[in-house]
Amino acid sequence: MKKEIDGSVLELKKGDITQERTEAIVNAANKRLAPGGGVAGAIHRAAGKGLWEECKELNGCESGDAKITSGHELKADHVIHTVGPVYSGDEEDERQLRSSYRRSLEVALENDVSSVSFPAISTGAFGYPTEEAAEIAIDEIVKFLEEKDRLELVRMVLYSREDLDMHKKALEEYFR
Ligand code: AR6
Repeated sequence: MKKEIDGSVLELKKGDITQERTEAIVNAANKRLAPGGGVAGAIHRAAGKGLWEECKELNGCESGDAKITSGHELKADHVIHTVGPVYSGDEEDERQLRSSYRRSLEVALENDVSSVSFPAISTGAFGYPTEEAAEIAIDEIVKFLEEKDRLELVRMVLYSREDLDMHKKALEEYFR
């Protein structure tokens, strides 16, 4: 599913983000930026050990913030590492999740990256309910694309059909 937003494209697809050829892919990282499991583990395995060597030099990352590295052996030139919230049911969760998406997009622009792929941040090990997280992700990405015009493509790469469907629903509802 593709949607044009003020000259940019937002695309939702099912897939494995490690195979994406956008200029950057976003990693759902932990505060140490260490390999871990889930999408982070898959990204570090596909990128090779040079990615962890580079991450070690960054002094970690706060929740809601984002840092960029090279893509090493990935098809993407860069990895933007963001740390989403660990879901607690508190109001702070939403603020931090919004910040993770926004900071990742800002870091892309600061580095002249014009195409970026996101996984569904915080919806795995960090426990954020996917339906709620999907509404927040779509809302932040669409608002960013409406405000800034230098990003050509933002793609959300969802790991399951159910996750893709929840994101499609959120995008349809945003424009209803
Ligand atoms: N491509 C796309 N999406 C994927 C892939 C993949 N290859 N693999 C998993 N997902 P998670 P979090 C989906 O747990 O909740 C790690 O250990 C997955 O189905 O990777 O932010 C880190 O080191 C889910 O929808 O990230 C942190 O400690 C989404 O990616 C912690 O987990 C996010 O799941 C971060 O937890």
